Amino acid sequence: MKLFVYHTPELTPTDSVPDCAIAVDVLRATSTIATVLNAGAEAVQVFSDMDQLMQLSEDWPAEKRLRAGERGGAKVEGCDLGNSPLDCTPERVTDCRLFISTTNGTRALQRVQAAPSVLAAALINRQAVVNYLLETNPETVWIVSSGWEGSYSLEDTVCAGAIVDGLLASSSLSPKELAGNDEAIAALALYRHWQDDLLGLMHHASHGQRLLRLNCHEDLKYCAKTDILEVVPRQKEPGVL
Ligand code: 3SL
Repeated sequence: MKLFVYHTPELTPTDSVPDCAIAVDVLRATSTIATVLNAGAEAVQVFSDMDQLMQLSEDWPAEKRLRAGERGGAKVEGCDLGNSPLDCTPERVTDCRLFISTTNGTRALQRVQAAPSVLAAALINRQAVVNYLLETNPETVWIVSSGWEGSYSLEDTVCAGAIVDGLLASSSLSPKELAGNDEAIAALALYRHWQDDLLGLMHHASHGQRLLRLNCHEDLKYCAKTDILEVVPRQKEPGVL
């Protein structure tokens, strides 16, 4: 297995696809996607365009449909939900399809949707994703961080590093054998530095600070937890996990 980390969807190569692509948006899209599927949602359908989401979700039975929209951290008017994983309770989401559009996370998923295997990872389901990779053993893996509007994000990189660390812990691979690029080694170092204070790292992160200004402290606390969910969100058809 060779694992490559890309800091933003824009930095991801466009001339090839890996065997397995993993989109990461710890704050908060992939944390929300893992949570909603774990809570019993039928599927999650991702959109980069809000108008398209509204239009296509019209064809779905209203009682089985939840629309989630986030821009700049805030809920989009007319949606049932914003992008808080804490709103995704079983009472609310069981058997529903979540139609979701967020600023960066859904773009990262769409960027890699041509790969034969596409996963969504966050800190909360990190070990489940590691186990899945060890079971399926893809030759090439890309971890694509969502970043923020084309810029690097600390929390996505630390999650990429946590996945690298988990793979190293459960295999005989060395960092040099596993890492496909320098970003993978840097992500590992970042995770190893912060692994005992991931919430502290979120407080340093610019998007963490943005969410704190929006009173989302509980979201940060939840998204900073590791390995609390067994779910591995997997793409079933383009844009649907
Ligand atoms: O950028 C995104 O995709 C979102 O996850 C951002 S937020 O955490 O909902 O503000």
